[in-house]
Amino acid sequence: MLSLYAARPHTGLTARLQIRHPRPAPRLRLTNINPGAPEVVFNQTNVFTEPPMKSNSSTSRRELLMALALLPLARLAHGAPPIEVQVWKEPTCGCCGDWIKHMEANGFKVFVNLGGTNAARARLGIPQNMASCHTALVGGYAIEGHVPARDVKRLLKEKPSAIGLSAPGMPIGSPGMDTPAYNGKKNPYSVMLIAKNGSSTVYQKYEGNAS
Ligand SMILES: [Cu+2]
Repeated sequence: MLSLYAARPHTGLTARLQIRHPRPAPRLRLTNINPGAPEVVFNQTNVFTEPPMKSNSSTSRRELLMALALLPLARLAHGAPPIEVQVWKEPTCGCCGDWIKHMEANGFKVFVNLGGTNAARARLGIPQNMASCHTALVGGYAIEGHVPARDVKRLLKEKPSAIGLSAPGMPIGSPGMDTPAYNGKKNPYSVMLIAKNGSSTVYQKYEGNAS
């Protein structure tokens, strides 16, 4: 039998978890040793395997069970942190800012570096024919220009051996180039996957609606 003890510092509340192994299935038995405290918080620092100093019995069992039931939810709430993106843009670039808003709306955490865009582009290995208005770095990949967040997510999931993605030029209708000023106009464009040798292939095609 395995016994685990949990204590919440300064409240005097302790609890003992006993895991028994009868036949046929293991059972979990939860006992509150020390009643009276209003809440129980279990975490990695307050769960230990030695018995606490004192023990009496009963109550607060429901609170303990609730705390245990909520534990996975607490983990979820603190779950995967947002993916961080470094962006280099010139201070006057408005469409760059609109692309940043698009990335933030899709769950990325964006850090903006003003200026040094050309230097960052060269450093990250974006060929000149793939250049656009801003350059970004996410998960070790370079992202050049108005690449849709969904393609960045796919890239991070598939993890190809590559420099990164680019939407060369400034395609009208791409994220950040789709503000009301463009009246819903979309030009066709392709997101390109840039290989480590600098060559590029179509990663995702987008249809336009302009006649
Ligand atoms: Cu732009």
